[in-house]
This record gives sequence, structure tokens and C-alpha cells, in this order.
Amino acid sequence: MSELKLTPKTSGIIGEIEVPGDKSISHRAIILGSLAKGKTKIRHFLNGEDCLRTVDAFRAMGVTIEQDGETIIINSEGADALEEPIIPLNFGNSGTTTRLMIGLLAGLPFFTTIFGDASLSKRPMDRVVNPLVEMNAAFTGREEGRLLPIAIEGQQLKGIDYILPVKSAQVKSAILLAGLFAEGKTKITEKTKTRNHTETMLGAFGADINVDGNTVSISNKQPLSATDFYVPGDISSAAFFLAGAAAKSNSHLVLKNVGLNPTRTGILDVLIEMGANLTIHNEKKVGGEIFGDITIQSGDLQAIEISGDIIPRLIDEIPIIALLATQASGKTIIRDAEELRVKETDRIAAVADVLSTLGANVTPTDDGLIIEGKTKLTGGKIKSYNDHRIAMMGAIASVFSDEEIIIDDISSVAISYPNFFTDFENITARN
Ligand code: SPQ
Repeated sequence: MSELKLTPKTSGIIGEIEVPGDKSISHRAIILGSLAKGKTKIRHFLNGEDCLRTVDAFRAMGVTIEQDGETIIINSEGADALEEPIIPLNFGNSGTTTRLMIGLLAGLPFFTTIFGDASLSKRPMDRVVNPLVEMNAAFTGREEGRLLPIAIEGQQLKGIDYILPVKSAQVKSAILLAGLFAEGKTKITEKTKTRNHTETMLGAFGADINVDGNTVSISNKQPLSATDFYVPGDISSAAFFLAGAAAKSNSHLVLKNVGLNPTRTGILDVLIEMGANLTIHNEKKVGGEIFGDITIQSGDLQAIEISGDIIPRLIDEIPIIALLATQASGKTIIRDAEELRVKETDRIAAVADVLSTLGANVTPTDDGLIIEGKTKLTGGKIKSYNDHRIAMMGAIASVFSDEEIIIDDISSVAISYPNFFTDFENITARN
């Protein structure tokens, strides 16, 4: 346990920072770079615990992966050369590693067992196991493969035409990776579009992939080709400081090279609709991913309603949006976010608990939260629930309180933003 006491921050959030590389893209760069024959160089890789689990998995399958800080060099003999890992693969806390790797391992010609920590062992895997079984995959696991640990007996898979029943990029990605090794075509249709990094990056690595609206098709016709890749800053990490600066008076913050993929920018739409003072500049595109700089200044925020198709575009930002809503005038209503119940922790319950402890007026619902603002937060001892996004939300809350806030355990922050507290100190240093 690593407890942290945060003193009140009286003046604004001021400065310029570059957040670490995007977690979703970093995982996928390791996976695709390991499947492609040749040398892949990844720059601005997220050196966080979850992405390192994905690195370890491919090292265990014989891929040479060298790391120098945020630069990764992969030398791979291609997918055909991957070897059976001799020990079970430990995926720690990482849902992305687990679900994407289940899809990939299902079609590789060897046996693998996978497991994770207590949180990961409670998260549902049937959402990937069920469609993969339809593709001829063979699994054994706790509760008939619904939960980790799971053993995977690689099979010759066959293509599938699948309509996603859950709003999940991880499920879509698992099926796409399985489709790379399946006979025939694999086609996936989503009712609501989720983050599209897997399909975009598969295109950059030369896969035979086609995107038509909300439908993605892939065939196993051509092997992937190695390519260099730059990982933009993680908008989900930037979101904490964007929200803090939007609501804390006298703030002026510049965030450099933040990923602006439209399937991820729901947080920016919300900030603008609430009345935040935000501009985007220096937009660039590399490897199919857009990124740019965001400048934000404090403003008067109004409550809004958040529901429907925007939810997958900001699902990981809902904890920090809920905190932001405590600083907006009126009633913010968040709906259609039932997926939050099955993240690293039940994020609806965790957010409601933490914000209530700090004196906010917040009500959890089955699929979201109702928050009444504007509230001056109190101090108190809060729980992180061993969830990085809850711990970082708790830290930003200290900007809106005149009393000390104690977070019971901040170790989970290393999952997605190892330098979070250094950056936080730097932009609040005048206090
Ligand atoms: O990897 P993990 O633990 O699932 O990470 C989270 C997060 O908050 O960092 C969710 F808890 O992000 C997911 C995200 O919620 C990352 C992700 C991806 O990279 O494909 C997709 C989303 O999950 P899902 O279940 O909607 O597919």
C-alpha cells in the first residue's frame, strides 16, 4: 500500500506538459510489431505496467524486444515463428492485454495458460470467449471460460460474421486478431462505434482490412509488414489535467502531442459543451492517428447530459468527468455507461463513494451517475479501489478542496501514468 496526503492547491493549474504515450495504441504496437516479420521501432511507448505485460507475453513467445525508455525495438521472425510459452502468462491488471491476447492465442498452433491479479480475475471474458468459440477456438477456464485463469489450445479458426452485443473495442480487437489467422473472411459490425486503433493500425502494418461505416472485415491473405510507429499522448491521461484546468480558476495549461482520434475525443466535446475554454492547434497525422496540442483555460462550467453514442468515446474519462461535474452549476446526468461496472473496479460505485466522501452530491444509477453542482469539496480519506483512474481522480479533487485529502493507495497509477504525480506537482507548483 502506498498512501498519499495531498495538501490543498490554492492557485491555478499553469504550465505545459506532454502526457505519456497512449495505452491502447502502445499495446497494439507491441502486438502488431511482434506479428510482423522484420524490425519495428516504436517511439513514445507508454512505459506503464499494463503495456509491459504485453511486452513480456511476446518475449515469452520468443520475440526479441529491446527497450530504451520510451523507445522499443522489436525484431521478429513473424507470426509463424512464435513459440509456445513454457510458463503461464501473467497479465497482471491489464484487461486490454488479456482480451486481445485471447483472440490472438486462439488461432496460434500451441497451448497457453493465462492469469491475472484479483481485479482482472473478476472481469468477464465470456464476451471474447463466446465469439471465438464460434470461430472454432478451444478454451478451458473458471466458470466455463467466463473468468481467468484460462487455458487456450490453439486451433485452426474459421471466419465469422459477428454483430457485437457489447460496446467494447477489446472484443472487436480480439476477433480481428483471431481473424488474421482464420480461414476465410471475418466481419464485425458494431451498433455504436468504439475506439478504432486496431483496425487503423492493422492497415498501417499492411493487413488485408476494410472499414465500411461500423463494419470491419479482415482476411488472413497477407502477412503483416514491420513498420515504425509513433504513439501519440494518451487523451485518457490528459483528461485529468484538462478537467482540473477547466474548472480551477486562474488556470492556463498546454498539453502537447495529445492523441485526437475522433473515437477517443468525447472528453473534448463534453468540456466544450460544459463551457470550457479550449483550443486545439498543431494537428498532425502519423500512422493513421491524429494528434495535436490542446490549450485550456478555466471558465464557468454548466451541467450537461451525457448518454448514447458518445459513451464509448469517453468511457475511461467518466470518473474525471464526474469530478468535473461537481464543479459545474446544475445537474449532470450520465447514462448508458453500464460498462463501467466491469472495469478495474465497479467505477460507478467507486466514483460515487469517493465523491460522496469529499462532500459532493452524487447518486449512482444502474448505468451511470447523477451529480449536482457546484460544490466546494471537503477533505477526507478516500479509497483508490486499486484503480488508476480512481486514484488520479482523487488527486485532482485536491484542487477543489481547502482541506487535506488522503488517498489510501496510489500504486495503481503506474498502470497508465507512471509520472502522474511529478507532472501534477509541476503544474500546481505555485500553490
Ligand atoms: O486494459 P483495461 O484494464 O481494460 O483498461 C481500461 C482503462 O481504463 O485503462 C478499462 F478499464 O481501458 C480500456 C477501455 O475501457 C482500454 C480499451 C482498449 O485499449 O481497447 C478499450 C476499453 O475497454 P472495452 O471493454 O470498452 O473494450
